[in-house]
Amino acid sequence: MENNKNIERNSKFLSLVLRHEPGKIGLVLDSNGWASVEQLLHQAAEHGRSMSQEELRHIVASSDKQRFALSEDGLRIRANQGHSLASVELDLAPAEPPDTLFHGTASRFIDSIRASGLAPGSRNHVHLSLDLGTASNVGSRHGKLVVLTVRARAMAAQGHLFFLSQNGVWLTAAVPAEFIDFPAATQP
Ligand code: HQG
Repeated sequence: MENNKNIERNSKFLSLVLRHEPGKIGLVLDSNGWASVEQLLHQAAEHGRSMSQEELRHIVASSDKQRFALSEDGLRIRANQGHSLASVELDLAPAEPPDTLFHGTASRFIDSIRASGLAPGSRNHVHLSLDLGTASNVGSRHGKLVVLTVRARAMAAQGHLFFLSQNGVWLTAAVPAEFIDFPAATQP
């Protein structure tokens, strides 16, 4: 149990430094978001977050959403998505999305989303899911759940680019309101 807590704490710490604030521990990410595993472990230890190679590999392998990826040679690591760093470009090839994708959000955001569409907020992309369950979990984090349906194929046909992250999250720069289907009753 204590061990699981530790793993969760370290996983959150990895999300923080690999997506948002590498500078917090003096870590440098390359332009595609990769960090040297050796440097990461060294810098983490320097900042009171000692982790073994084995623990790191366990976190990567067991992350429920497969948040992290190791390079083929195992020497580098990056977060698969969720970045807020403008300097990180994931080098994903644009992909043809399915007809519809889902976005879970909270009821209090709906008026604003109706007015201006889905914006990436502090992240580099709007995150969309292939399945309702995932979208529901994502939205529930923010408050009273509302699941929006995005007409992704129609958006792509109008020239909007979509990217599929290595862990199955669909990413796009923004979603104009005209491509969003809102559920009939969405009270704040
Ligand atoms: C909302 C987690 C007002 C948007 C998840 C969302 C995901 C607007 C919130 C990943 C808006 C941003 C990302 C507008 C969008 N007006 N509100 N125009 N446009 N919003 O956390 O998609 O566990 O940055 O609906 O699983 O919730 O961290 O994005 O509610 O994949 O690995 O602004 O984070 O992954 O919230 O979640 P977030 P998200 P991890």
